[in-house]
Amino acid sequence: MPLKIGVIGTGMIGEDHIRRLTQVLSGAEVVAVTDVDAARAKVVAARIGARQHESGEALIADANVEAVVIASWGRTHSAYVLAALDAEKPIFCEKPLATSVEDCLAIVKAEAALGRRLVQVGFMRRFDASYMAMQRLVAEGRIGAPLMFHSVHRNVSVPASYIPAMILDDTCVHDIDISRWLLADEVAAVTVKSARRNSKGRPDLADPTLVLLEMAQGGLVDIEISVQIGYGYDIRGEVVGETGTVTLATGQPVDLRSAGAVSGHVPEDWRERFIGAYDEEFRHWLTAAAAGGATGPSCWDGYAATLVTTAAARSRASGKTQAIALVQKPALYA
Ligand code: ISE
Repeated sequence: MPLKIGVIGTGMIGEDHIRRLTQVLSGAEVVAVTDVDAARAKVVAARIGARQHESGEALIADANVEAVVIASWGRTHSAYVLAALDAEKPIFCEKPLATSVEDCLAIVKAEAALGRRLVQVGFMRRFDASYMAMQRLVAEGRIGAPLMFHSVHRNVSVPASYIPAMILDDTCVHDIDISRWLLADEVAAVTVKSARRNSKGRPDLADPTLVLLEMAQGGLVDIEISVQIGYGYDIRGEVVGETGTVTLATGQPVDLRSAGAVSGHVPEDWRERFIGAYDEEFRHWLTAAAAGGATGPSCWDGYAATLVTTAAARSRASGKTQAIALVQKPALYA
């Protein structure tokens, strides 16, 4: 029997997840949807033959909903995660887990109290074939101890709903999580600097931004975040080790050489660049959720990333480096 799923949030990424759950992957049925934009949710519900609920809480309480996908605006995630944990339903929560450390810790505490994992967080880069190959080579010691990681995260543009804080807690959060994962380390300190503003973009966005992570074992990570670059969705990465480097593939199949020029395709957005990773992260989630649990990126990972983005915001405001101190890790996440 397919897993009966309710989806909270029918915006850009929520619609894409509904597409993969209903058209790409097997073992899933979307039986309920909701969105703050009720008209949009109504169109989606009619198209897939799902029930429309007035709120996320009502969707979670629906006895016909066996598992929950949270793809609403990041600032609304924590209430829905806590409600679904209370209902003991498996959860896929898009990143960030929550945008405040307090909300993340409340979720970690609630899941730890249950004594079993129910939440997978949407850090999809961990399921990208090239990032997975990078992590495997670093873990195997093929470049010696990792010393630095250079990360570049460029968006074409951002929607009107994108607020300045999201540069760190909605965009850079991916680079922070993948840094922890690739280097198998925690962040000990963070420093944020903003460059001369991109005059082609919105005046309220400190764009581009440079984030420096000092890792607990001594490694350094530099992250460029550009959210109005215009030319394409461009994600780059290179881990520098004692004896070699490993570089992220562009994700594109070919470069064209013709008429004395080299050209290639730059993806339009994250749905295109990470389509394989999104499918794989949902295959992973469906398997665990069908068994009543969760694996993969955890609430602890969500908390650790938000702890860094919150400290990064303090660094941007103060101009000073901010130290990071994690709480004691619950045994559930050992
Ligand atoms: C968006 O929510 C994502 O998760 C994308 O991966 C990221 O590149 C973009 O900046 C975010 O707004």
